[in-house]
Amino acid sequence: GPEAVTCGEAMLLMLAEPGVPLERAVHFRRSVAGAESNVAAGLARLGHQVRWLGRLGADPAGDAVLRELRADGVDVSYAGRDPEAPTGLLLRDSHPGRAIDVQYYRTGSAAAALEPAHIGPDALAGARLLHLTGITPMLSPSAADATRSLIELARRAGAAVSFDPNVRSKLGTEHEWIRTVGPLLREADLVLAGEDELELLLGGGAEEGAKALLELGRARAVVIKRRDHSATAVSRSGRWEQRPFPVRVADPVGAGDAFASGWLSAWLRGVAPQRALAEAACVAALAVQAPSDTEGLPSAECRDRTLDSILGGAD
Ligand code: KDG
Repeated sequence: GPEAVTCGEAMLLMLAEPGVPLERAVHFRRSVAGAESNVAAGLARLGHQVRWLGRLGADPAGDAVLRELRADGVDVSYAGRDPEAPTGLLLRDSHPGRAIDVQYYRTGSAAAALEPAHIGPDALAGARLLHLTGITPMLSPSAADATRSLIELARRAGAAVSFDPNVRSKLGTEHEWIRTVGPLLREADLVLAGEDELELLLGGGAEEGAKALLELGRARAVVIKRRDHSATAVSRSGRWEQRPFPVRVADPVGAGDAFASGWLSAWLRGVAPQRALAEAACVAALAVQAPSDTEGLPSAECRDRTLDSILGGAD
């Protein structure tokens, strides 16, 4: 079985040629989007056995998504197909210097129709980690139920739950995010969140929020991703900081997922906290230098070579 499992909506991504606004773009690059499938792809590239769970339409877009995930080495044997509902589509442009225009065509998608009955009882068998984000529970009430039953399954399988809120304002109001995703954040063993997300979902400052999560007793580590792209990890045994690696950004979308895959890979391998943050920052820095969410995700060898050159061979 897989070491790690993720669950969420994977969409066909149509990415406009660099720098051209969406309404002007003529050439599009076809790829795959979806925070959780991005993390699965990131972990697979880093050499982990990882399964992606989710629902796709029984359509060519769904075939394309599956083919790409499979090519990345992600186990898609538990992915479901819905003959009634389409695969979601994400249309976006990309320019490092200004806001990216993201257009979702995902209402009524196969992924939004996810429900607890779609998740096989053995979907997490043998896994040490289940990675979820706040996007899935915001897709529909049945997808929120499925998210909660996955957490139950993880508890029974003895797998840790990692959670990234991934707040997307197009998927709901602030109130809806707080109501639906706030409680799930409190169920996580490992938290990776933006400081603005911790502020929104827990109220108060991000540091206070992280501290509150640790004090609840469930969370073992909280990683705060800062607005300045630095990161702070806190646990009951300490506090660690990491600066971002200076790189020329081609496409920032997917940075958070790349960071998560880098950090979770380190967690799975039992890497010490400071090195884990450095690996996460390194994977994110490599990912944002390439177009699309996933193309720049590195192998473990590339990550280590890059880290060695930046850190001068020292940890
Ligand atoms: O994390 C990158 C995601 O935003 C992108 O791949 C699409 O999952 C996605 C979403 O719902 O925004």
